[in-house]
Amino acid sequence: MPDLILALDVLSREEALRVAEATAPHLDAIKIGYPLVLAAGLGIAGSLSEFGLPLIADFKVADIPNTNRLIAEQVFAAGFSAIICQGFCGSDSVTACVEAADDAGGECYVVTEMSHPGALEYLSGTNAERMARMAVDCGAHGIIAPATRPERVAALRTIIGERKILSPGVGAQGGDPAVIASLIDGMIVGRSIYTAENLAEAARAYAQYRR
Ligand code: OMP
Repeated sequence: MPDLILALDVLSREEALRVAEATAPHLDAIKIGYPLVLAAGLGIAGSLSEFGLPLIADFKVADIPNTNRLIAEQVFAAGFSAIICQGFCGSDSVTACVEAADDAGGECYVVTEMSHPGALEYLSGTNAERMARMAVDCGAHGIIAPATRPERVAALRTIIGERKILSPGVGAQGGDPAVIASLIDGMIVGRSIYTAENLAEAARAYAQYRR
């Protein structure tokens, strides 16, 4: 059964801390990215670290190797324990993030197939499978794969073996936690928790799927 990872895509420090405080006992990790960091600054990572949960930096890093490495070093220096990068820039760009993660004792996850409908235009099928194979070859700690398409997660699992699959798309995007839970290592859930009236209750509702 997977970890429960909160996608904390709220737009202020106060809201982030309010949601984190209410839900932290029911979570295994918190993922933040551009929405919160652009609104509240990178220092939000330090504030959130007080909840004692691993912090995942979702910047979907997608640049040349040197720039990827510079970004990843900033991420780990800010206190994150994992970074998400895109696979489509190629193995040298992914390797730069993996090496920065290894140097910091952190983890790197590579986006293969995305969860939204538009992913089917480019980020799916054979391309996703090639990126999953490349993620393994680069020594990445795992991949991101879509809870909205469990059959694709199962296909990508045959390629990456025991490496981790973190899977977004449950709840607001239509993915069913009961279907995806046994296929993955981390369930990424955003809106269906952080927009709930009762935050703790919404997070606790996923307890039955947690490891
Ligand atoms: P909700 O749709 O609100 O549950 O949030 C999903 C979270 O996962 C957001 O932070 C997305 O940016 C992220 N995400 C996807 O939804 N789809 C993907 O294919 C990849 C990600 C991601 O890398 O986390």
